[in-house]
Amino acid sequence: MKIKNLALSFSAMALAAAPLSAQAAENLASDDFVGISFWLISMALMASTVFFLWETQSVDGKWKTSLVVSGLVTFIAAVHYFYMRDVWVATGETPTVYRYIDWLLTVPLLMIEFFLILRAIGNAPGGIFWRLMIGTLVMLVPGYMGEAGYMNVTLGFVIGMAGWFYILYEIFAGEASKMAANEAPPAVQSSFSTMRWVVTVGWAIYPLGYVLGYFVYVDDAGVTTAAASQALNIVYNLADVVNKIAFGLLIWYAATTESKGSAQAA
Ligand SMILES: *C/C=C(C)/C=C/C=C(C)/C=C/C1=C(C)CCCC1(C)C
Repeated sequence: MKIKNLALSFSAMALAAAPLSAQAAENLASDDFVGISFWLISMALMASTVFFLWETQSVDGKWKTSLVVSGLVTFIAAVHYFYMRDVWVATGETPTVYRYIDWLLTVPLLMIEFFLILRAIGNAPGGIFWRLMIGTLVMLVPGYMGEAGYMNVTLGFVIGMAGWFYILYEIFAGEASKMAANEAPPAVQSSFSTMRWVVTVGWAIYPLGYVLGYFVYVDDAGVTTAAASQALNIVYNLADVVNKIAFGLLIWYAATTESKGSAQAA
């Protein structure tokens, strides 16, 4: 039964990817390193999805949801990466719309994952979740408006940074930080500190990409250059590897460690 369900989700994934190969207008050039990174990461995201969903079979019940959420994040991102690669290869332009639709779907899923960790620690009030969501929107919407030209590019960046700092405040000094982490099992405690580490260091890679793309590699007239879009996309792609795949693997590691521990105790 389980195998059948997994088989179903994998065929859904194949279906999602199928029309795209027909649609690709150009082939990937051997020196297009940004395009190659889009390609490599789409494959890594697909493989991670299979792995996370498969591994739900071997962890304790309370971790299953976390692994499924990790698998959803990598799945949604994989599909977006196919489209983003096509835009990049065909036009050499930054696929801003796909990028932000992906983030708008996957960052809230990561927030759900953080909230699941908080709930594993103790009785996390729902208000924390909503504040994290508001922070997410304040971070992403102005970022999109800045990149897509609906808002001054600096203003979009500054408001987006404020949204991110609000999220950091919530998990380091706000209610979420006051959850008694030391009462939880060690594996849950380590996921909590992984989560903080990811939101601080892992997420910092994204504004770095924005800075390189819109403030550093601009010509004398203030217009962005080809180097700018290359830097922006490479850095965003790297950030996704860290925050979607590596983060999922850390959760998987905590889940399998703790599931083994409780199996021994039983
Ligand atoms: C899977 C995708 C993830 C985890 C995306 C995260 C995106 C960010 C942390 C974006 C942050 C930004 C700022 C902090 C300032 C404004 C520009 C953004 C949107 C790139």
